[in-house]
Amino acid sequence: SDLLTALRSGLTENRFRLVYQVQQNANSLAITGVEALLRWSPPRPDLAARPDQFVPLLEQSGLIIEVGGWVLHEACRQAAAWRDQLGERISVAVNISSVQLHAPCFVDRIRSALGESNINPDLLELELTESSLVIEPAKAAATLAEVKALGVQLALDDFGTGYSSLSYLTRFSFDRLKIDQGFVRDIFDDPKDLEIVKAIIAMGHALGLEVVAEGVETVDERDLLEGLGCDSFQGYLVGRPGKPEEISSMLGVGL
Ligand code: G
Ligand code: G
Ligand code: MN
Ligand code: NA
Repeated sequence: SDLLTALRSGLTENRFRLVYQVQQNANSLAITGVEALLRWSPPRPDLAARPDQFVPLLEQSGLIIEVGGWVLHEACRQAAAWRDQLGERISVAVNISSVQLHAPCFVDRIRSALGESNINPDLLELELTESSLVIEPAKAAATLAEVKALGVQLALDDFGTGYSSLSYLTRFSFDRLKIDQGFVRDIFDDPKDLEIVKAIIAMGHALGLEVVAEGVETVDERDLLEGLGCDSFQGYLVGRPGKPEEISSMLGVGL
């Protein structure tokens, strides 16, 4: 497709950038981390695309390995910039596709992103989805154990939508669970979704994991989730994805 052709030259033409969405700690209300989200500046208006549209193309073509490597480097570089301004307060989470996870160079890419930025590895968090773990679970577990040994944090993204089973939580050494925004959206309207959220929190805590609620848009949702024991929140209520400068000013670092 035309879009894929354009994406192919995206890295050399500097067309990718990252925006960041903040995460708020439920107890302190402090911003303790951000999630990096990929964006694309098209060469022509008809090639505009959201990540939901272009990430699958990057995955199918294998381009995600290079672009995802760039994302890791850029996210670590930004984490180092915030560390220099604020101290080690803000971790940066990066979404990892299964194609990337299973690429032979994956662990080296992480090592080099950490080395180049010289950040404490625990400022980097990788977000994996269950669907990327079920393809080759033994291999995924071995790779993630290697990554974990570097000191990087691991989060299970979109939890509840995939192949959720307790074995996934114990087999991999995750630090956090991110409750899919679909459950949060209907938490007041669908009693079943409320029960699912309660079960996820209980299960996560029983396994020693931090639980993050995604897609929190209203104060009522945040209050309910806080009462249920969620450890942190992400969503439009706390902040929409923003440019690094916008996040810096939210964090109180002047421009
Ligand atoms: O940002 P929203 O920003 O529209 O993201 C849409 C989807 O794209 C989400 O499922 C998100 O996980 C995915 N996504 C966003 N950025 C990245 C990225 O850097 N790498 C991968 N693999 N997926 C991403
Ligand atoms: O799959 P993943 O969780 O990585 O994707 C995050 C996606 O969720 C991004 O597209 C991001 O823009 C979107 N998002 C973040 N917060 C909210 C929210 O409060 N409401 C909605 N509707 N989407 C959100
Ligand atoms: Mn995510
Ligand atoms: Na998610």
